[in-house]
Amino acid sequence: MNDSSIRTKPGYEAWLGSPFISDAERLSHVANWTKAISVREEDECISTALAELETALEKLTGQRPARDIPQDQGGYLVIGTFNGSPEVREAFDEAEQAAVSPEGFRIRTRGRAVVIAGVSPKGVLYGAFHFLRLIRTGANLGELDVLENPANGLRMINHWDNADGSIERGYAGRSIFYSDNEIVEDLTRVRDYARMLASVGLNAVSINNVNVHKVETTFLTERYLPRIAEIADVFRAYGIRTFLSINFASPIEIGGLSTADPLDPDVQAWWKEKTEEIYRYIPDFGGYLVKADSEFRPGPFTYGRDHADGANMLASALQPFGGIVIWRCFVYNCKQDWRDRKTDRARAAYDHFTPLDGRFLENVVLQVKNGPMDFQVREPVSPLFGAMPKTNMIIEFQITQEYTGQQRHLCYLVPQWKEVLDFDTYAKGAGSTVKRVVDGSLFGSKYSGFAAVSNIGDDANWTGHLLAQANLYGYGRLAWNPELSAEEIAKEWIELALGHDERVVRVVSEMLLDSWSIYESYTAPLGVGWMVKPNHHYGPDVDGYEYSMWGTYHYADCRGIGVDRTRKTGTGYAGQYREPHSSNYEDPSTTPDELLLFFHHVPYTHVLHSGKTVIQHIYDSHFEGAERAEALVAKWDTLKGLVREEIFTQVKSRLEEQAEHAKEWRDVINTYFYRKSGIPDAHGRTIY
Ligand code: GCV
Repeated sequence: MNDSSIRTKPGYEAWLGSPFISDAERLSHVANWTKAISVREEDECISTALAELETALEKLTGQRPARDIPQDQGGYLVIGTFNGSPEVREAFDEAEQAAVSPEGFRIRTRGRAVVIAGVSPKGVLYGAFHFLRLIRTGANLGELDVLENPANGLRMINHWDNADGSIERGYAGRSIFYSDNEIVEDLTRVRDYARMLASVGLNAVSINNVNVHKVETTFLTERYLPRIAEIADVFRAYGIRTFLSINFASPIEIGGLSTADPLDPDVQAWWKEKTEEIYRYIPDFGGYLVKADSEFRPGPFTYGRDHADGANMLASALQPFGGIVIWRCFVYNCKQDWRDRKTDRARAAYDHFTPLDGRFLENVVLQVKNGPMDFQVREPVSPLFGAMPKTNMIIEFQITQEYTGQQRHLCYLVPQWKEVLDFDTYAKGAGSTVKRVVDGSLFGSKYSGFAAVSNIGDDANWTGHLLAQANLYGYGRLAWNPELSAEEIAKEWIELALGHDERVVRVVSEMLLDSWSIYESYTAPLGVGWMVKPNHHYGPDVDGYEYSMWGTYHYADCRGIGVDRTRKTGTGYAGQYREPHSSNYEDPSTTPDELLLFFHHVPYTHVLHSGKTVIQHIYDSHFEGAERAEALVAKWDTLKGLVREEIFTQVKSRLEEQAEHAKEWRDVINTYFYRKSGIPDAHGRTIY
């Protein structure tokens, strides 16, 4: 849906709506502080900042800010960079200016002016969005003094959109970029998306699926580059650099060569020329995102080369232009034999990549999924974090809810991401958290940051389930500042997207913050993962992947369940962690309950730290989980009349679907384990 009427649909403005301020006192406060905007610089991002402020303030106050400083005593805004604007510069002393990083900003009330200042125009743009957020969350504009610097350099969104308009693992409609193998004519929606991303501080986007098929391989040709350049223009105005996912076999598929061997001089020359051509179209092109030798994608292994050979070849082509290669570490044997108990998919990324530490050029960045398997509701943290001190590394999250309910179930993922980021790798002693690996501070990496798979499509509200917007919002806020709490982020999003009503804020916060635990409780138990229907991954199928080639097994039999990943008797995966994790995961008595079955094969009668047996835990959590899902509907019902009717109805129907589907999960899982184990539920509830 790309027609213009969509822009007025409920949820379209997401967290960027600017409703007229109805409280008279607040209205006069905001209007008095925003009578004019003074700008001295000519720059695209600063013009965007100005336009965003003008439009939003006009809607909020009914008065469009003037461009001349008011002669009366009214307040006004000054926006600009320290270097470009004397008015901005004089509001801060040298030390205060020096404390701002290249994309950070300061906002300060000084006399009648509120000064929004950055080192770069991008910083000014982020400052403008932050200022609007401050207005909408009730700040006193007469005493602002804010310093914000992003913790991470790269703050990226990955799209798995295909040229035909489909989205791999997309749950909110079709692509906003492509339709019928063309780039959409009207880029208004892309522009509105760019706003959303910039408003939460994101600065990079890859616009096509990492599984690069035939048509998308030709994105690197003049058939598509002019229009891709137009997309890049739209994102540039919002401070966002555009990247493309590429097919490693491009030299063969579109270059007419007989090989894609990264050490072949003709292949190297081809990529250099191709890259030069791309930069002629997109002067600030970000670089290439690469999925190679992974799930049937071509890569350097075909030629007996390794990932460093492949990545470095592309990096050399990008280096003269300041571009980077983002090389994904999601590499494993996807043609495994389920009978083979030695090969362990969880080990694969670490085994492939750690021997290459120190071999990558400085403009190569490895992109590592948060866990060793694949975005399950619960997995341990990938042991690759902290294991490659000489290599740039960013973390990959999945905002789209492939394994967490596909935006039909509510699952606010910020608490999960926080747990991962706070995990201590012990790479340089205690305090070597994942967030410090990926922000570059632990090892002094040149490039650092976050990437995540987007959850948007062309649905009117962007994310299908309206409450799933909180995940996109939260991802951006966390990429900017991983210290924000899941509670703070939830509250911000609710206030901005649904309003300030005290009950709305309280109830929706509770719903969001409980939702990950609820989803976990009625799906695969105790960290074992999967148990979903093959291919589309929605709904329960305990043995769906048990006899497949994908390396995703639970090994349940009549006695017990779980994967032995210990050093002593299992696959040895536990040994990929530093101490104390390695020893803790080695022993069931020191493994956290929620990860028990990821690391150990145990009898159903094994007693958890909680005091329950594994089998009773499975029954209890599934009965409770389904009840808790049902209770979400009742909670939401208490908000009738307090949120827009269309939003109320839409969310309610998703929650009802979730409640029904949670019962399906409950019954399938409980029945499966009752039949396997023969052990009845201690409370005699119905199991089929
Ligand atoms: C884009 C999982 C998903 C795939 C995805 C892959 C990846 O396996 O199911 O759809 O492919 O991860 O991250 O490359």
